[in-house]
Amino acid sequence: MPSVKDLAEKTIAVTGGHRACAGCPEPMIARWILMSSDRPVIAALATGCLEVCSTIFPYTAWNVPYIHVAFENVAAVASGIVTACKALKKRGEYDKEVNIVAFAGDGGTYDIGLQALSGALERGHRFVFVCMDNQAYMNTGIQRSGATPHYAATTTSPAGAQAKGKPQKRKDIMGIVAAHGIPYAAQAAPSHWKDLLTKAEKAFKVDGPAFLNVLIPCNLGWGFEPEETLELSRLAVETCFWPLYEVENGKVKINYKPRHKVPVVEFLKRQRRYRHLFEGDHKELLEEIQSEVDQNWQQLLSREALSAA
Ligand SMILES: Cc1ncc(C[n+]2csc(CCOP(=O)(O)OP(=O)(O)O)c2C)c(N)n1
Repeated sequence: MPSVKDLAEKTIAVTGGHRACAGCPEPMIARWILMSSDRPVIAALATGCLEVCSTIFPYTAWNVPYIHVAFENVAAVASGIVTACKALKKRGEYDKEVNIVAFAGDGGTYDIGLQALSGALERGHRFVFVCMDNQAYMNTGIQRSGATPHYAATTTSPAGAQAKGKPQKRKDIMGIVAAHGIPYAAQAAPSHWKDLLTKAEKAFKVDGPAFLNVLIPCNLGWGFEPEETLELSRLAVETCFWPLYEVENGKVKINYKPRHKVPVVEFLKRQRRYRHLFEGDHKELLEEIQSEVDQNWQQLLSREALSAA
């Protein structure tokens, strides 16, 4: 990880004065990630919260070359930038070494942007894709996405007499991405900022595509107070709801193992999106979520053991 002193001397790539919700960690995370680059950066953003709050015409919070593209194609655009830089270099019209980074929400990654992402990963372009995973389509009003977890309530997977929030489980995007055989994929969270910076630094260094899936506790969509963001992030990690791990050239490494795994209910009960599970007797649903978390954690431990063998 770069030293804090070195980081403090870097250009602030995403400035203050944006219009992110109070307590939203997205601008801070974008800033940290861009600070971790050893080269100048060109950023591409899919439509999503980060873009909506930081680029309200005629203003911008971005201090680096920046392009806003459609919801579904940020990875295609990022790979186009990579290729354009190469072509210009070949013609002798450009001589800079730059890093290209794409940012998208989970809707723009797990769902509508997945085809563009898969294509760019398979073609092997050297770029970093960052998923700001707030677990729903937030800027358009908290609709469910492929990243929304089991039994979480959203406006399109509500909780009521007929349903108990989202009936499906979350997609394993890390598994999908890693299956492309890319050099680096990692999962991170804002509460563990050193881990996040180390991962961003690694991602910028690899010779090929890299993917970072960053948890974004969203006070509006999840239902908690703005000042609780980092606490919710920490609970997500301590319960193993959001394991911090990386897949480097196919090898799995867990970067943080809680000494005492906190029961997932401690994370769930702090959020309005799970409120229905605590009204009436839904012990079996809470147990189901706990067993899903346990199973995922066990699988991750086994994959790590296999990688070390
Ligand atoms: C093809 C297309 N469909 C729908 C939209 C409307 N739209 C813009 S952003 C968005 C949701 C984005 O969700 P996500 O990617 O999770 O990002 P977040 O807002 O949570 O940051 C939607 C539905 C659009 N811009 N383009």
